[in-house]
Amino acid sequence: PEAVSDLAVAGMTCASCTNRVERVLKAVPGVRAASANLATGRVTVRHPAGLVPLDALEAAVREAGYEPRPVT
Ligand code: 9UX
Repeated sequence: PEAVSDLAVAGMTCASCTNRVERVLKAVPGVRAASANLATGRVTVRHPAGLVPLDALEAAVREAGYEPRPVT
């Protein structure tokens, strides 16, 4: 089944930032969709359950220049 991972991402301050974060997350193997919300600083990622480790998503965000944070 499909799973949803919500990430908190620090440093997204404009629409280009959210586009960039969405793009790098969609490039992670197995990711089907990524939607970043500028106002909340959250990103919703859809992927098959169990296939995409959270570490891989966090690494992609970090490599793009933004900082993943624990979702509280
Ligand atoms: Mo404009 Mo968003 O430099 O980093 S792309 S604030």
